[in-house]
Amino acid sequence: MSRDPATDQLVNYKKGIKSKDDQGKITTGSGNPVDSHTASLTAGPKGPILLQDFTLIDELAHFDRERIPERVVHAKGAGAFGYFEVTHDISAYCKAKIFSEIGKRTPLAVRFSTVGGESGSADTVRDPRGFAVKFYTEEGIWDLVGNNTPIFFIRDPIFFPVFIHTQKRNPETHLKDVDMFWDFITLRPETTHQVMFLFSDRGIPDGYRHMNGYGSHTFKLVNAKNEAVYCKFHYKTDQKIKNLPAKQAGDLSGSDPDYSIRDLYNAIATGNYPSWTMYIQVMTFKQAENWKFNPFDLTKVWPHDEFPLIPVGKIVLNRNPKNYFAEVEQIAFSPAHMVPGIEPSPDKMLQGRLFSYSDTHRHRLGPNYLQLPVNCPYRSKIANYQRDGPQALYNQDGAPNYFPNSFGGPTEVPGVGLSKFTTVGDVQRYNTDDDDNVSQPAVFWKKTLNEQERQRLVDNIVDHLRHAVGFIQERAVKNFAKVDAEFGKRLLEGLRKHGQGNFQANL
Ligand code: HDE
Repeated sequence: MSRDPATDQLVNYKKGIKSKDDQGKITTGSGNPVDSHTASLTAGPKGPILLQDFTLIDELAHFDRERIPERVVHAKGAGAFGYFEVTHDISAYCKAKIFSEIGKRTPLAVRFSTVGGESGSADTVRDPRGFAVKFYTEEGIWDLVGNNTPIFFIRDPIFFPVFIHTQKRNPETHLKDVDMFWDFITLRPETTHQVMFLFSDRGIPDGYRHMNGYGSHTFKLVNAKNEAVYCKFHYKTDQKIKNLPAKQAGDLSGSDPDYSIRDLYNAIATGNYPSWTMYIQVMTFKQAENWKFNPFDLTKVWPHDEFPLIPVGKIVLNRNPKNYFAEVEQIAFSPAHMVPGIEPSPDKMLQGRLFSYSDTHRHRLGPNYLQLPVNCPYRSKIANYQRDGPQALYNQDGAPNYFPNSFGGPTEVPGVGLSKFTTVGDVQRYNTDDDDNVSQPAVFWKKTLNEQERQRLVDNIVDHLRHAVGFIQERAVKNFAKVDAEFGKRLLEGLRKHGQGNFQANL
């Protein structure tokens, strides 16, 4: 019987053991040899157990603490390691050393994920996919924590927690709730663009190798002369886009819920290394001032004909994790991890994320999460005045723990601060609900999708929306009809085929 490398992991592990001594001997966590791992220490053959059985207590106590909180979103995922190689010179835009010369390689880690499901949920669901990249540069970590979509559902971070609640479980039934899902989406029409992407074919990628990645937000690039431009990052799959038909994806959710993890592991284990080509789009500050949309609105794309893709380099994945928990469950990305030359734009969503990720890591992994090997910026030297806390593995020996000091502690690095920028405006809460929510979705409907794809989009929405309560269906149809009357009409027809849509939409 032929088995794949993922199935054969233990068989291959055994092959790697050279001698019996190589196997080692069982010890307690404190390294003391263990005589038996098959019987606890009891007074007589029928028990009870002695408190002095440290082997047992050590075992149980450690087991009791095996789980850390799963990620509140993106809990199910797969990781891999590899490198980024520069193929084109973008130093005119960006001084980051990672881009300093053609041919330069920087080690990286990637974690792919689904968003809404728990860590044991199926891989082949309709959901955006996370595509987070950690670059271990000589200037410290740069994390580009993106998705497989260039846009997002909302444009103000204040909605994120409640929006996620609607995508997860109902607080009473602990079930996914179709009313919650469509209620929020239809009350906030800025979700329309991303919802159309989600219910299109690209809503269920075939594994993680056949999808693109996007930094999604607008970032700022700064060159050696401290001149800044706005920028978006794209990584296009070299494996070609491939999506799963909805029916096949549904079947796989039952027969192989870990489909995407398995696919990635096996591809890498057999030397079939997946790669992506990185591009940037660039917008000058002047263009940004005059552009017809807000360039910092995450529900919008920058059209490629106005802002062409500029090639930068390749992402290649060539190593599987040796241990999933250590290297994937504990990997911690943060959009706030940036290197000189890459800076945030005013994008409100990005600004919210600059806070949220490191905050969740301190909760999930502890305040010293950056000392874990997979997160550690091992290609630059850490030197600062942070000390102690749980699991302080690297506590900087006897170096002074205060600043300024007269005893040789690390000093400031002039010139690496953010590029100068001006900001004006009255401080208030600006509701963005009536920004243009339909122009780009209309282009998606009319120009991006072909006729078959349009019909599948309609069918996929109908198949989900038909379970929602009538008044929410009505609101959804009316919203989609604002994108294109034909779209609304077809949705209504689709709902009616299922005995739903008993309302007058006046389309
Ligand atoms: Fe995330 N997101 N997110 N997100 N996100 C998390 O961080 C959050 C957003 C993305 O493989 C969490 O470590 C807020 C956009 C990926 O480990 C959390 C907002 C995009 C991953 C969090 C967003 C993403 C996360 C949960 C709105 C694409 C998985 C666990 C302001 C551009 C990373 C964690 C991995 C994970 C917060 C919106 C991508 C809670 C507040 C937009 C790929 O911190």
